[in-house]
Amino acid sequence: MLTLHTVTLYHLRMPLVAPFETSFGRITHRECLVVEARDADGLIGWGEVVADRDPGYAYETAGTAWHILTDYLIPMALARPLEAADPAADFQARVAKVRGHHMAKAGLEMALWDLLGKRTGRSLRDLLGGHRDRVAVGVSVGIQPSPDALVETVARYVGQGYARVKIKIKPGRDVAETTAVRRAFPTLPLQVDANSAYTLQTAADLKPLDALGLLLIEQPLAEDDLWDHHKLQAQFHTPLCLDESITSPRHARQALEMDACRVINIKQGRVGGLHHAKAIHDLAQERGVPVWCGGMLETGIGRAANLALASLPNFRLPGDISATDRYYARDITHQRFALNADSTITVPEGPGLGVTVDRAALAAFTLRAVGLSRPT
Ligand code: SMG
Ligand code: MG
Repeated sequence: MLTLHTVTLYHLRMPLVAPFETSFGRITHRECLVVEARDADGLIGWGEVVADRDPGYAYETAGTAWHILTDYLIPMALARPLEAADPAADFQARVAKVRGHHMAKAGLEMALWDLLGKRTGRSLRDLLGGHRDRVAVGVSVGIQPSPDALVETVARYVGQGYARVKIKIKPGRDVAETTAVRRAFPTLPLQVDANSAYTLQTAADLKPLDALGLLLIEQPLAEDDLWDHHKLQAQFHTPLCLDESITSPRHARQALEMDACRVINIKQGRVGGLHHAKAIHDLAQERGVPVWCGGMLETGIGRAANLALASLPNFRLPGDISATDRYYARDITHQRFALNADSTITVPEGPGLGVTVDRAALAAFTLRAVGLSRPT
């Protein structure tokens, strides 16, 4: 059995090297929660809750996750020992009666995976069944002041070695921007992400994108709108990719059955953890649909988890997993992830996530912390 002794939650606020702007807002700092799960033998597993300060990308925030974790999820995990062979599955069964709150669940589940790896001496990649040593990655570029500024920013990342670029779009900041990047980089693997900023009607303005040879158009419409994505996909040759809309294996199956998308972005946080992320990967693989690993500006903890996840075979497009220095001058792990010359990042090899936490950095970014212990 895996007996948890104490779970400590940290609420962090970390400065970004540059502001990041999407269709729903602009951030200069990233907030998240870090989960430290200590077992009865004193081993520690780390997890990251990817919810940000504001409910712009999703309804969850660092604040809602704090509430759900401290009042429900952590007490459920501490209440009795977890199944040692598959603590994530046991945890998911326990928390199934908590509706939603996937990012909160995923953060604690990640710490259980890390603990499992440390207890068994196996890497997360190995535990998940991944087979790659390095994974192909791309960079996600926020909305810039003008098309020229965007081309300049993209050029800088291409110069750093990123071989795939995603640009954020919103109504009025879409066709001119994407066309300018395509003209400057005629063969660059390029994709766009709208973060639900369009309706079926306003998305008609995106039609010129169909001639730009994009890899995909990500989440143009509302997150709860599979059917209109189906209608829009019928009007485009470019594959639509769903991000926000796919919150479970069931949504993934339904989206594929109704041709609401032809590619899926998998984020372990959005779908409730690595356990469900792998299920979506497997389902898409069976149907011959490619997936790729999304990003939530993770710290070294979540970045390590994303790399392990992206080492699974059906991750066939480059992930939004950039090098640490794309977001952070100082991170909370001792390990910093660097871009290899072939636009890949090496998957950590050590037990569990394969990273160690810099406690001084963790303390420097912590706004609040609380520890909950096993009932005696
Ligand atoms: O981790 O590089 C990253 C961020 C990638 O663009 C990214 N994520 O919708 O896919 C997405 C966004 C969500 C985060 S926006 C604050
Ligand atoms: Mg997205």
